[in-house]
Amino acid sequence: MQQTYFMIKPEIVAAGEQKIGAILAIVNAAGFRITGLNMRQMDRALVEDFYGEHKERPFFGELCDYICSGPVVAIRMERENAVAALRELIGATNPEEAAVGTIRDLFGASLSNNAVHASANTDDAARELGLIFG
Ligand code: FUP
Repeated sequence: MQQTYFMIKPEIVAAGEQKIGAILAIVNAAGFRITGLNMRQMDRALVEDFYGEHKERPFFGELCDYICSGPVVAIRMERENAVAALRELIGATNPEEAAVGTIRDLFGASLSNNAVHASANTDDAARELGLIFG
């Protein structure tokens, strides 16, 4: 069974349990099993490491500020083909380009505030799960 890392970002957590519950219901209906979950305030050093591939990009500072702006919900999940299946379920990075009915289409506000994160590939999943769940 493949594992992936899923994260509900601060603007959704700040909006309250209803949105968190709705997003968890979507992933549950898609056959994912949650094997780890916690709500946490990420510290800046961890976020900079987590998004390290983007550190030369112009949006890196704002991205890290945003992820540190409040608690996230960090989730380890498993399913057959979990990484690709979750990327399909969340939709494109920019909510305006996300397929109708995807999580970013339903809950994302903008490119920078796009509701959720999901590991992009199996190497990233292993790295991100190691960083967040140890
Ligand atoms: P994704 O894998 O879909 O989360 O997208 P990326 O790894 O390319 O980007 C990581 C995060 O950086 C996105 F979720 C949103 C943010 N971002 C911006 O704020 N501006 C950009 O131009 C690109 C990404």
